[in-house]
Amino acid sequence: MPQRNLKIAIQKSGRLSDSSIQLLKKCDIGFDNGHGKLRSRAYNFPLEILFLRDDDIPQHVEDGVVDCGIVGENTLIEGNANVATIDRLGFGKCRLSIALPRGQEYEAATQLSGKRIATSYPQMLRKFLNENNVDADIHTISGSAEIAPSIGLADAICDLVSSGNTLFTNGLKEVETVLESEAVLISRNNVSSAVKSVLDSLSVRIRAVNAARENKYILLNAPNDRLTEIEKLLPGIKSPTVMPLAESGWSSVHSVIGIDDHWKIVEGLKAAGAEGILVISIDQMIR
Ligand code: PRT
Ligand code: ZN
Repeated sequence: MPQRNLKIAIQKSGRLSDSSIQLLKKCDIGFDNGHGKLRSRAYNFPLEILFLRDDDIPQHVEDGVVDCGIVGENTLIEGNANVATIDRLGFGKCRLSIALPRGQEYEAATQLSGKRIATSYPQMLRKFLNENNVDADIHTISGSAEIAPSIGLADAICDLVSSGNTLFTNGLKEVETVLESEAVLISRNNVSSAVKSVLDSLSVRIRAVNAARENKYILLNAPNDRLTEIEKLLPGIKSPTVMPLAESGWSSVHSVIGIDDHWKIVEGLKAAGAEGILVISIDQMIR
C-alpha cells in the first residue's frame, strides 16, 4: 500500500495540548514540539503535526487542510463539521452543563423557560432546550460565562465544567448536563487509501496506548496448592500464564488486570497466599 505523510492538527496551546503531544509520544512517534512551533514533522513515522486553535480544527479537517485532528467533542458537535470520529481518547474529560445561582430551587428543565442563558455553545444548548420543550433566550458570548449571572447579563449559564470549582467560586450550581465530552480523534470522510493506511497505523497505536493505560501487568509467586483459587482472581487477556519456579511447590503467575480494581485483586491474591507480587505499568497493549 503506498503511503504519504498524514497531516494531523492538535491544539497549539490549551487544555488539550500536553495530552495530545503525550499521546503521540507514547505511540513512539518522535517529533520536535518546541515552544511556538506551528508545524513539525515526525522523524520516525509518516506524520506532519500542525499546531492550531482547537475551534479551527474540525473545519480544517472537513476542508482537507489536514487529514485528521484531536479536538474536544464539545467543539466538534458545536461546529457541526462533517467529519468522522475515529477514536475516543480518554482525556480532556468535561461536561457541558447548565448552571443557576446556588440559592435558586431547581426541579425540572421547564423552570428554565423564559430565562436568559449565556453560553459559547448556542447550537447544543438550543437542541437541549428544544428536546425539553423549553423556550429560553440564548445569549451567545465568547467566554467567561460564569460571571454572566453576577453582572446581570443572564439568569443562567451553559458552560464546560470539569472539577466544578469555577461554578462554586461564582456562586453557581449545575442543574442539567447537556453533553459528556472528551477528546476525540477525527478524520476527513473519504480519505484516500494512501492516507487511510497511515491513519489506520496511527489508530492501532493509539488504541494500544489507551488499552495499556487501563490495565496493569501483574506477576506473583503462588503456592501450587492455592493455584486454582489464585487463577480465578486473574482473568488475564485469555488466561493467566503459570510457570514452575525453581523452588518446588511454587509457581510464577503472570496476568493483566484492570486498573480500576487492581488493589482489590492484589488484596485477594495476598489473602490467597500469593507472595512477591509485582504490579507493572504497560506501555502498549495490542488485543
Ligand atoms: O486557544 P484555543 O481556542 O485553542 O483554546 P480554548 O481556550 O478555546 O480551549 P481550552 O484550552 O480552554 O479547552 C480546550 C478543550 O478542553 C475544550 O474544548 C474541552 O473539550 C476541554 N476541557 C476539559 C475544558 C475543560 N475541561 C474545562 N474545564 N475546557 C474548558 N474548561 C473551562 C470551562 O470553560 C470553565 O471556564 O474550565 C472552567 C471550568 O473548570 P472547572 O475545573 O473549574 O470546573
Ligand atoms: Zn478555542
